[in-house]
Amino acid sequence: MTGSSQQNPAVPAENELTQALESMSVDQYLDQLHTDFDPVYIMLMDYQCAVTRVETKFDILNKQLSIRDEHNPIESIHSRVKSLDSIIRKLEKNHWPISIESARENLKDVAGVRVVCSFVDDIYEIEKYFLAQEDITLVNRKDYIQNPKPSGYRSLHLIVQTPIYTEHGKKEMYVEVQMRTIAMDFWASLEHKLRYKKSLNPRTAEELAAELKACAEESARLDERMLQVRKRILEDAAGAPS
Ligand code: 0O2
Repeated sequence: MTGSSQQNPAVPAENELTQALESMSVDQYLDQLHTDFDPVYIMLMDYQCAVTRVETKFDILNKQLSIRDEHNPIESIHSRVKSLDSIIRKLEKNHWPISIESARENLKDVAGVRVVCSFVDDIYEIEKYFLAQEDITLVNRKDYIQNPKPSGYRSLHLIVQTPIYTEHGKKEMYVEVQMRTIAMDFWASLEHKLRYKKSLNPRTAEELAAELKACAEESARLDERMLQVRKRILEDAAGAPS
């Protein structure tokens, strides 16, 4: 229970809230969600603060490195906080308790930041500077660039913890960071859309999965060629007479 809840008897305790979540639909619950004292509202705001904090870190790194290297290593930064609907569905899927404490403990991807870089090398360089920050703690790292998923999906995934400072004190928050190139992002976005076309017959679905994997391999080759082009430009510039 939060400090505010304790001071205000009209606000449900978190165990009451858990019961409320179990007894009404998410839509019904969201309709009621309009008070700053609401523990669900506080949880979602906490994740929003964590996302903003991490997003700002990448924004600052981008600015600093763009001055040093005369190019923006980051093309774009996107972020989202998982919807309450998705939070509950994921808790249910994993047979975890449906409660705020359970979501905070078990779900590490409620807050998500996606960083789209120009080149593969930029991803690892930005990762290095990001993880070197003292208020960022690495919890888990999955390198799907070195080891793509069977679908062909490539990205670098980091789960980190970072503190936020609220009126209720310091809270350590999990944030999932996905880092990828423009080519990886292009593939993942299209593949994500196509995956939800459920009306395919099994044979077509199998053929398209193979085709999408081939596209992923082609996009990996494109990333590598673009990297080589950049290396040649940098080498040429370094060797060019002033
Ligand atoms: P959304 O809407 O993007 O958040 P888990 O996250 O616990 O279910 P796991 O194995 O720990 O599973 O996570 P993983 O696979 O490291 O990362 C999951 C996220 O990576 C997904 O989030 C997608 O965003 C992305 N992802 C993983 N595999 C694929 C893939 O084959 N294609 C595409 N397009 N994206 C992928 P969510 O929760 O599925 O969705």
